[in-house]
Amino acid sequence: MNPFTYVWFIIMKTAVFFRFSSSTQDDCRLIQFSGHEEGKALVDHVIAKPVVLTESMCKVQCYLDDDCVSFNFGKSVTDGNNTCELSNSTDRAYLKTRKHYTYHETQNACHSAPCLNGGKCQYGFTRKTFRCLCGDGFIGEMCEKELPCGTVFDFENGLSGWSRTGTVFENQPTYGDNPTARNRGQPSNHQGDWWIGGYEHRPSPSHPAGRVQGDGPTGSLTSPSFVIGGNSFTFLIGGGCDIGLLRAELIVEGNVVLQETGNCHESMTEKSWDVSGYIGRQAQLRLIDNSSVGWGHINFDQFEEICP
Ligand SMILES: [Ca+2]
Ligand SMILES: [Ca+2]
Repeated sequence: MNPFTYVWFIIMKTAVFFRFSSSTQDDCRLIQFSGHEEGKALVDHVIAKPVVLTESMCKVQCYLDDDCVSFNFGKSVTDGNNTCELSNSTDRAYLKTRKHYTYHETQNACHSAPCLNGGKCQYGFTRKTFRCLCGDGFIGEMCEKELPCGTVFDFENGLSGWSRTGTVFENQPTYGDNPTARNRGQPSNHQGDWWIGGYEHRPSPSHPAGRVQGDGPTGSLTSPSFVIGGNSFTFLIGGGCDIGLLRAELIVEGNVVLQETGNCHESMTEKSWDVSGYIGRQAQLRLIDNSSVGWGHINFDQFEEICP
């Protein structure tokens, strides 16, 4: 690091400190300006025109805008209002002659377009001097990996790969609209033939319709692990409404990050979870029944990932 770069780094780190209340290593930006040209300006890539007094302040503004890789500074010859134009390109095909302007460019590592699959490149971040902000459906340092998407738990093929605790889910999934079969007046609203009905006891079509196990049994049911690739999940949920005891949970890398309960009605309704903050992370779905009193059961079906 040459002395000029070092001083610039210290100044800019101070500026960044005031902008972010907290920062990770990836938030730190270190950029190097490689030179300037008098009488020139880069056109058609201006992303901001902050009001500044001096050329140095324009440079600071470029540092603080994560997409800025060059800037034009125009010195006023009349009213003293100088012009600062931040640009997101260093493509010299767009460099034009312009009187009273100076063009400054960085050693823009994004110039070679290193980010794949439509990922957005930002110069000055990470040890490799750029970072990639991946578009929907992609992940990885260079956005090189396509995310799996399309997780569906519909219970139409049993519970292979799921784990249970307690006894409440031992006889699941439930076949058909068992609440209607016992004249409950609240149809299950399940999809397909099978669903999770914590009050029900109809584990096969050959079992008599309408039988129940009641609210007494408790336990949990945890799905196989999956990678989140979409922005949201939709699902059907019903049964009890005490979220402290009865709920569906989304677990991301061991931590419960989202939860939802029923509506104290047997008929399931559709709910959704925004998981855009967890894309690329390992997750599991877990159903919890820790209640043995009235409405002490959970109904669930059709957990479905919405893909880009
Ligand atoms: Ca189903
Ligand atoms: Ca129960």
